Amino acid sequence: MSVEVERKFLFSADTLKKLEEIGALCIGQTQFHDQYFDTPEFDLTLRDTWLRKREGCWELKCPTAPLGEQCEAAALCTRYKEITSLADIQLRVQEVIKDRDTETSASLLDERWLSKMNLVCFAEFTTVRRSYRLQQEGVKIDLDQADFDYSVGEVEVIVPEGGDVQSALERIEQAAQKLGLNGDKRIEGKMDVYLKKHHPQHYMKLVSEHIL
Ligand code: V4E
Repeated sequence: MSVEVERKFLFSADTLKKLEEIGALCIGQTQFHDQYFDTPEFDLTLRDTWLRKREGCWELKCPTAPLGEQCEAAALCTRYKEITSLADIQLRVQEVIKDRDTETSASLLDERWLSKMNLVCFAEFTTVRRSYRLQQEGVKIDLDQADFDYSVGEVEVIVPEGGDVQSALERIEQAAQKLGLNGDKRIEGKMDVYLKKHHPQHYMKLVSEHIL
């Protein structure tokens, strides 16, 4: 298990120039298809828990414990625990929706576990991602273009279990300053834009619950 700390930003042609100026190393371009799953009642996402299949690999993003007092810059960052072991994902999903009747058998290796837990795909899209590494340790920058005409960048640090989240926040803040990111508003992620279009009521609910 690791913690993903990230800050989103809107980018332009100037961002590419800036990346070059600050010596960011382009580490390549990838394309991936994401499918997000939840119950029809959205039990997972209403608990800020995001179940995703990306190019055949499962991943669950869950909230982390609050850090306590945070500086303004850190408030622009999100932090999520990332679980990638399918067995651990299934356990966590079951915990989150345990108040529902989701009796499952021990063998959940094929995709029958989805229907047993009443999980359906509620969002799917393809992203083209250009990735860069900064000199600061562990700082990665992704520039994403989703297939529904939305682009967003993110500065990201992955912190291994028990690692220093505070240091990750500081490195993200330094990177943001180098990139000249001086906005103080939350930037919409791909999911915000997708849900607004395809599940507007659920989107409004997530906003009203301060999940998005
Ligand atoms: C919507 C959401 C999650 C799903 C994944 O979102 P995101 O990290 O934006 O996707 P992506 O493709 O960049 O994933 P990566 O390749 O980095 O793993 S996980 C948490 N949320 C909620 C959320 C939020 N509340 N605020 C912001 C700014 N982003 C996401």
